[in-house]
Amino acid sequence: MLIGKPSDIVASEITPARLFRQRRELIKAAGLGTMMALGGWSSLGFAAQEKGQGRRPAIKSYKKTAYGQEEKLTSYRDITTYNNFYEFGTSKEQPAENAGQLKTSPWTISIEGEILKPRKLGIEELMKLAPLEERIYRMRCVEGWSMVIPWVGIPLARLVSLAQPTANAKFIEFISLADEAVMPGVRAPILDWPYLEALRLDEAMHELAILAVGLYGEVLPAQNGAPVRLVVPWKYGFKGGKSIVRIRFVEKMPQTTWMRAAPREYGFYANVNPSVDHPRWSQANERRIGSNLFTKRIPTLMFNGYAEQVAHLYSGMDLRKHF
Ligand SMILES: Nc1nc2c(c(=O)[nH]1)N[C@H]1C(S)=C(S)[C@@H](COP(=O)(O)O)O[C@H]1N2
Ligand SMILES: [Mo]
Repeated sequence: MLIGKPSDIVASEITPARLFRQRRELIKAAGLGTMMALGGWSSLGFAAQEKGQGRRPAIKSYKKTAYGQEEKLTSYRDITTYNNFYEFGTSKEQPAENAGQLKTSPWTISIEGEILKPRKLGIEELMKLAPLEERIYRMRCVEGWSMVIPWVGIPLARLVSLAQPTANAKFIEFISLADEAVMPGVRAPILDWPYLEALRLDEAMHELAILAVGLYGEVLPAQNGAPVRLVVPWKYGFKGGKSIVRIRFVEKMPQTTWMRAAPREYGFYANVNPSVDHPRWSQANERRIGSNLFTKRIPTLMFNGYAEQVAHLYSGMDLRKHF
């Protein structure tokens, strides 16, 4: 089993050693001698892998939260092998196959635009802006499938308040890396690169919006947007830009990548809404990834089930018009 390439493991991440000790203790507790140790190792390793542990370095400390505790988690395997990340190819498998090339350390994010405190932020600094939290969120792709993902991250509001937006700042852009050298999709005219997504300032300040740096207690795999990506659980998945290098505060509503690609199909808000269909398909229900052919699709909920928390952000707006 792969715990992570030695180059992936930084000094602060003690998991391999901890796992080693745990296994040794277990082997001892089971009263197994050295001859059995090898078998003990591999079966424990298998169990760990089934749980989705041990592929990326563990995040040393983060606090659990009440978000989504009632949900059944999508498997680590499904979360990390069924992806949308067009920079690495347009099929669901390609990101996992191709994103290994992405070098996520060192990594800096430029915080800029209509703010009093523009700066460049290293990924390690970002992870220290606020205590890391685990948030289990339902995620709904505009294509009609969904997952439940245990993210680890910080509230986006924390970064926004540190940046000190000026009175002109009304929207925030999140710009992803576009590196032709490692991203085969960027060499092709699939989308207008770099991938750009954006939120209204008050949406970005909402407590549910986070910058995720991990999942299942581990550092994010590249295919899920390492080292940092946006997660906005009441919106369709495409709002959650991956591998972010630039966060820019602006006055005018940005033209996001998907608005530019197909303005009739993808609007700025992209709130999950079962009563506003995509022009080419219904949004009334969804397929939960991990279910099988015999499992029924499940009804899609308004704002992906987060209406109680976020509906007030859109009061008085015609959500058919502002889709
Ligand atoms: N940079 C970038 N971010 C992106 C995408 C992309 O193609 N490029 N795809 C989006 C879409 S459509 C979805 S559904 C989610 C998928 O996130 P996941 O693969 O971690 O589940 O990422 C979003 N973020
Ligand atoms: Mo999506």
